[in-house]
Amino acid sequence: MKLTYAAASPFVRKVMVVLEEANQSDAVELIDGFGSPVAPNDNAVAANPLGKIPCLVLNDGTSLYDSRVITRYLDEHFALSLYPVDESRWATLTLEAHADALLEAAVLCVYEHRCRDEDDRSSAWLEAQQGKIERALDAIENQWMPYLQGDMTIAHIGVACAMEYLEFRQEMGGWPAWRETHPKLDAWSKVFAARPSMKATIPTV
Ligand SMILES: N[C@@H](CCC(=O)N[C@@H](CS)C(=O)NCC(=O)O)C(=O)O
Repeated sequence: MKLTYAAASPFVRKVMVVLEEANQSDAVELIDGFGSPVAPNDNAVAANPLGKIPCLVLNDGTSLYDSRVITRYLDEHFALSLYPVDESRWATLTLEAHADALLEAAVLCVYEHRCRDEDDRSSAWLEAQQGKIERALDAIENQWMPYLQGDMTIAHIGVACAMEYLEFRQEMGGWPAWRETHPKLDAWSKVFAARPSMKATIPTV
């Protein structure tokens, strides 16, 4: 299997964490996929016409995307049980989507800085994305901590990758620091970040 990859991508990181949790990081060959919406990467476009990473290319040439499809495939393939089958699955899928949407808002802020000249940036649009990030963080702090104290699911991995991405790209993205204002999430995130799967996948520029 091949995986389109960039070391800074939080969506790629979710996939890498799942592979690490399965002790299967050697099962995929990493293919450079670094690009942006205005400078698409050829490998990324060849694997996924939308040019987004990650994309998992199976040995028969089938492309699986996006990250939520890939993590679900890997969970089944390596029998990880990161997706509950009881009623709690709806909470799991909702928090997984919540963390991804937070990340999408953050990645859009980063692209606004990376892809546009300063004069072309929209402060109203950046503020709107930052508002999404703030509200998503507040909801995790106020509603989701009991869930996060439970057994690890794909939602825990999504939230943990999102939290560390906010820290990693805070300067470029321009959002406020989140730890002091979200102390329960801060404490949880520090514990989760100590997992070997998280340590093995720390983002780099
Ligand atoms: N919903 C997608 C989002 C993936 C995504 O936005 N990846 C970024 C890198 S972090 C990307 O490929 N950007 C290039 C582009 O948008 O053209 C997923 O979960 O995989």
